[in-house]
Amino acid sequence: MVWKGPDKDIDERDLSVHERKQWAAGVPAVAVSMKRDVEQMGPVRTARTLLRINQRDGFDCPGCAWPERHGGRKIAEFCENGAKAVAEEATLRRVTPAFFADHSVADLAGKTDYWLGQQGRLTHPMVLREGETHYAPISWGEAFELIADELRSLDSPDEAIFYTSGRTSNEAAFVYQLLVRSFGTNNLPDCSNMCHESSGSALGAAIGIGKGSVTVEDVENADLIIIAGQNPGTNHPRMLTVLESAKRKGANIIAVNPLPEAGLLRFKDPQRPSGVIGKGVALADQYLQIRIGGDLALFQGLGRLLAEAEDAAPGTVFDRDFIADHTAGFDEYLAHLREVDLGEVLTATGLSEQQIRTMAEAMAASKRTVICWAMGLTQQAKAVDTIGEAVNLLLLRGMIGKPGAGVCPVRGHSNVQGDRTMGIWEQMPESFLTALESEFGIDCPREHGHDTVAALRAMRDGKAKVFIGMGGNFVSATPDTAVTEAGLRQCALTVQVSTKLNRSHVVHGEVALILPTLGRTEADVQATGDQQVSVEDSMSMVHLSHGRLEPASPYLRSEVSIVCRLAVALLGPDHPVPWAEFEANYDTIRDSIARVVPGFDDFNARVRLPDGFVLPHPPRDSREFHTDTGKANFSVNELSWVPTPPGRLILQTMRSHDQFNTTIYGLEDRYRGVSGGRKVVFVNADDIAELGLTDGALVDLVSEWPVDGTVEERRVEGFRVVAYSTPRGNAAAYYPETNPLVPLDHVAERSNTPVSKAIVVRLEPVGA
Ligand SMILES: Nc1nc2c(c(=O)[nH]1)N[C@H]1C(S)=C(S)[C@@H](COP(=O)(O)OP(=O)(O)OC[C@H]3O[C@@H](n4cnc5c(=O)[nH]c(N)nc54)[C@H](O)[C@@H]3O)O[C@H]1N2
Ligand SMILES: Nc1nc2c(c(=O)[nH]1)N[C@H]1C(S)=C(S)[C@@H](COP(=O)(O)OP(=O)(O)OC[C@H]3O[C@@H](n4cnc5c(=O)[nH]c(N)nc54)[C@H](O)[C@@H]3O)O[C@H]1N2
Ligand SMILES: [Mo]
Repeated sequence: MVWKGPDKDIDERDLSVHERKQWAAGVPAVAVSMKRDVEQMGPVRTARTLLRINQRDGFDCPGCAWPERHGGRKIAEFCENGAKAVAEEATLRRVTPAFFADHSVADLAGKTDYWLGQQGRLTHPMVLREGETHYAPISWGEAFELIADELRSLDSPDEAIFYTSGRTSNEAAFVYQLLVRSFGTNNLPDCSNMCHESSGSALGAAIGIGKGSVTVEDVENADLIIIAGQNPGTNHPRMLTVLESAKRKGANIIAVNPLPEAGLLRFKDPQRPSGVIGKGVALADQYLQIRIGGDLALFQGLGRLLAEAEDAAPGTVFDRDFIADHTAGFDEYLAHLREVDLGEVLTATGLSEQQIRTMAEAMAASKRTVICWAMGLTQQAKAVDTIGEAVNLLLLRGMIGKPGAGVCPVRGHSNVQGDRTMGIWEQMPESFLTALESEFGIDCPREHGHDTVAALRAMRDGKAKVFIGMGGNFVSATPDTAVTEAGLRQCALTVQVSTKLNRSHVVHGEVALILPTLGRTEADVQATGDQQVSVEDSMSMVHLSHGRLEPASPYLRSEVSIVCRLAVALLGPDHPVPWAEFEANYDTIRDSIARVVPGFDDFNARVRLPDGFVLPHPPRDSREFHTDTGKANFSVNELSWVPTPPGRLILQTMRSHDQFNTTIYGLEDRYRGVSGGRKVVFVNADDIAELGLTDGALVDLVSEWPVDGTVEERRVEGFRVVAYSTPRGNAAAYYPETNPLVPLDHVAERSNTPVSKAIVVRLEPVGA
């Protein structure tokens, strides 16, 4: 299957490749962020807006989920990429009804997400009626009636899909899932299914809660920080400040990554004079250039070496008291470690024995270890096993539930963790559903709903007919783009609640709606006055976010308002949930949340404390583990890895420095030295030679996926080969251009997360 994506508005002939950078942040970062902001917002708005990011009385950065510092916040508590996220949202550019009159949907479908996003903020609710070529304005009331009619006409509520992206506030997420469950389905897929679902699955089984166990202070006070499968210099730049501070206190940092990401190597803090001019701080003490998918083997190899060190000096490496008091499954795990073949670990990881031994020694010597990870671990077939193995290593050494130690899955979207806490999950536990029922006097369905991959299958098979997206860009973010697009086109109705135009508006069902909504930066005024919303960061801190900018258009509604009005249209005025009251005053939503969601007691008062409050986390707070055994569980996993078939490469799909997921800010992947285009594939120089290619050659990427004895092929065309430092047999390219290559059925075991980081591909020279 050849994927003919829209790419004509980016002239890839302008692409140029420079030497990659050895350090991150510093002056160019500040300069770049200011330039983008001034382009989009003008100088005055730029100054006013940037100073409110992540401040106590300001708004939560709509970028990543890395926490703010408590107490010692800086005047500018944001990073280059946060400033770009704000520029995208607070831009002065507008997409008005006149724009839609000028551009047919067919015309817009030929544009990239980059071009679509650059057009500016959506200003009016718009409808694309059956058979029409252009979106036309519609009133909010008519839009809600149209959706309600379509939903009511379904044979079953399970024929509707209600997607959420992770920017949605706690309050909006809570009322949204309440609407969906009141309607009668648990079909609540979210971006987390493609993101940290594997972390949730692994941590839930191992420690009884799917969230990270550390605070910013813990990371700062750790003496060993392992960063595996994460590129913080680009995706969580504020984390670098914390790493730098840990480093200054003497921490040892080990980076495990197939790519030598600049942010892992050396950091110059743009907010510190010495950072602007000096050489910066070297971050990673050890950099392990691991083969893609080799982490499971690495962690098992480390376990084996730790066991050997414990044998050599009993009682010095393992935390025997912790293991005895707080864990289950140790004996089986230890027995398995003894079987681990170090030779196989070396093949799987591509590392040297010395590298692994040095890392094991660092772990054995550490008193406070934190392991951080992101998509490099979660988007793998064996992701859940791999994260289980990372936890095993911490449990061996009692590195959980004590200061300076623990698990740190670094979340993506700014409120993705909060959305889950609020019930955005297709399989919320019984306790949550019962609490909802008793709070509101409604009946919740019990059957689990569709996650993202299941939702795609249901659409493909004609079993889902209405798609509603609360934010996000479902078409471009999901795997197997051709299947996704066909599925959406089969729907009777697709609805997108959005701030900006994206591909999910132009690949649509028979009827389509665009519902424009307020962003984080904007004032949200309802019947009882100015409203604030709350978010939960990657470390379980809940705090307020207060937008103040004049909304992009007077016709925008908040996400809360959209959900509440749709609920009244769908469920009628006599429904037991007080939708109108919720819309008028978000405090009333928080009062209900306080009664339904554990840890939110006295929500309205505590969220107004200067830094908000932290949610309970039993392993972190008291070394309690609410698992099936009542203890932290060691897991035993088969040693497995990702070999490269002959003549093929294993491709990971990742973010450039100039995008937020499917929102493309620009064409500068500055640290990796690529500018002016995005269709590149990074390949080891020796592989380029062995495959008979040349640096700079133009190739098609063809993925290969075995099905019933044959091989399914998916193709994207015209990528430039870039010689780059990556292990032999591995390659890298940007998401979302490469999503058409990810087979829908290639998912992680147990978490069902698309395997976006290990796709078997071959490179075919263009015109060959
Ligand atoms: N500016 C900006 N910030 C963002 C985002 C953004 O797009 N732009 N996205 C947000 C979201 S939703 C998320 S989830 C996070 C994503 O944050 P990251 O997970 O850092 O994002 P990716 O670009 O997917 O990078 C994955 C990293 O894992 C490495 N990797 C790939 N395969 C393997 C492997 O097998 N083993 C190991 N050890 N490493 C591997 C890659 O080389 C890369 O460095 O960032 C969030 N923050
Ligand atoms: N191949 C591959 N695929 C991947 C990944 C990968 O690494 N590789 N990463 C996966 C990951 S980690 C994630 S999280 C998903 C991301 O999937 P999504 O969250 O679905 O995608 P985004 O690109 O973040 O969504 C951007 C859109 O959100 C809308 N938006 C922005 N702010 C707001 C807001 O405040 N409210 C509302 N209602 N809308 C808003 C805008 O219209 C914008 O166009 O993609 C996944 N897909
Ligand atoms: Mo994510």
